[in-house]
Amino acid sequence: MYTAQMKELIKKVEATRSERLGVQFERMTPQEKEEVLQENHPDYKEENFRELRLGKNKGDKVPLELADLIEAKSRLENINIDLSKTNYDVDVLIIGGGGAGTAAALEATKKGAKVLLATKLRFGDANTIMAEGGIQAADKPEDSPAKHYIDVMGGGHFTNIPELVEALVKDAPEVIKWLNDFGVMFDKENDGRMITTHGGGTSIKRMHAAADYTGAEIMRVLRDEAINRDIEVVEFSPAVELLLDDEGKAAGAVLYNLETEEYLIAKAKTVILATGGAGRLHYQGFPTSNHYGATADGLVLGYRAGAKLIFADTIQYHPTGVAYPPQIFGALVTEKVRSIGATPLNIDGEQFVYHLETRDVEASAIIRECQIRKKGIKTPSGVEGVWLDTPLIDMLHGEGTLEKRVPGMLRMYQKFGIDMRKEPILVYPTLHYQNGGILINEHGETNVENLYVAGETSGGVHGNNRLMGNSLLDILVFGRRAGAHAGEKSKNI
Ligand code: MEZ
Repeated sequence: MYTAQMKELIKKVEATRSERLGVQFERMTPQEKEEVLQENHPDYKEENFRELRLGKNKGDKVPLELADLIEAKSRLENINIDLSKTNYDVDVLIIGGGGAGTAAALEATKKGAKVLLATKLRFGDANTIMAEGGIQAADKPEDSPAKHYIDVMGGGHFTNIPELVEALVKDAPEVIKWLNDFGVMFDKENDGRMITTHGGGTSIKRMHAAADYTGAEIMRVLRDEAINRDIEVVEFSPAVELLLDDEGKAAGAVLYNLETEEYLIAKAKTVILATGGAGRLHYQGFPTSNHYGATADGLVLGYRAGAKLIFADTIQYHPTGVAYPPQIFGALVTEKVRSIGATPLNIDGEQFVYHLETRDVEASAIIRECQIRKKGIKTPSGVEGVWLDTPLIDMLHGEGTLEKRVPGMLRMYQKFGIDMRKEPILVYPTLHYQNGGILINEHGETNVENLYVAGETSGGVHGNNRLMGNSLLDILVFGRRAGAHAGEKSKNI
């Protein structure tokens, strides 16, 4: 499948492998890291961001593409709709049918609340199912929530809101147990203990995974659970605008049913926004690992209702998106492959960054290697990338490791005639995650009364850089918290 030129380059990588295997790789110095962050972090290009001119929170800085959406005319101004009619009247309206929304629905119903879950696409079509590598939780004797806390704060350069991080790490072991009890098929040793691995920026092996389809596996069980509990779901019905009462409190939403082309009025005592991220806006022209529905809906709805944003100008570029072949350009190459040993290499076969740095440093180093140091590899489709030395995994851990631990990745490449066990793959950063979003407190509440946010639409937990595996954790911790709180609060409204 590879061209002759690429075969030559692969030979070069192979020639340096035995040398590299024997070397204790040095991490980048703090000075080098600083240089990388300042010079070449994709977020740092000022011209790609704008301060918002409208709304209660004008002045917030966001990517241009998001600013355009937020400042676009409200959909309600363009349609003739009777807002006094009622199609649904519930205690808790949840907008978004991914992991955060479903976790919220499960907890809200436990409180006795009447719930409606409105999804833009099918129930379960969400970034949750795109999360492959794992979920973090300090549940081993050698680990602790305190150690997890320090890693998260460090990864976020101490810009995270401490109370939110505390909630995240404290609930984490309980969340893993909750999932395990529901039947998530986590990777386990023969004696039943969960297998955990390292991730970028984590000091201890605390990433729990279900092969390389962790998010899809989690979504499978949560969705089944919601269906079994008869939670009401309306599919293909994105929210067009939030409804506020006379005092400016959240009171429901207008939904647009894509199948019947009807506007539906959903009245609610409390509303939870759980619409996920914004990758499909392709900020700065980047490809994305996100699903098709990730178009910043919740950020726009929330902002227009007066919700405060935080760090909405910080976006995470996953260091390893597919650079080649073009048919899967930008798709995720899960961090799990680096967790178990794959290392990024330049055209000379040199390792230019420690393979388990935090994502901002790792992605910046790859961009620097290609754009500044001119040591990237030009693919036949014209884009640049660096090698990710995947055959090293089987060399380090034994034949069959790739097959067992990342079967999805292996198949994805095999389809294009590329065998990750025998040849390295070409990668380049891909737009992956909205680090910030709507500011929440530890219950998922926003500054707009009765409006909650959970998951990637929220902001504050990760500061300006999220650690790997903390997204699946975040959606479940704060989905559960928001659902429980909103369910309880609805009793008194
Ligand atoms: O947390 C993530 O974004 C994650 C684990 C992604 C991945 O590399 O699989």
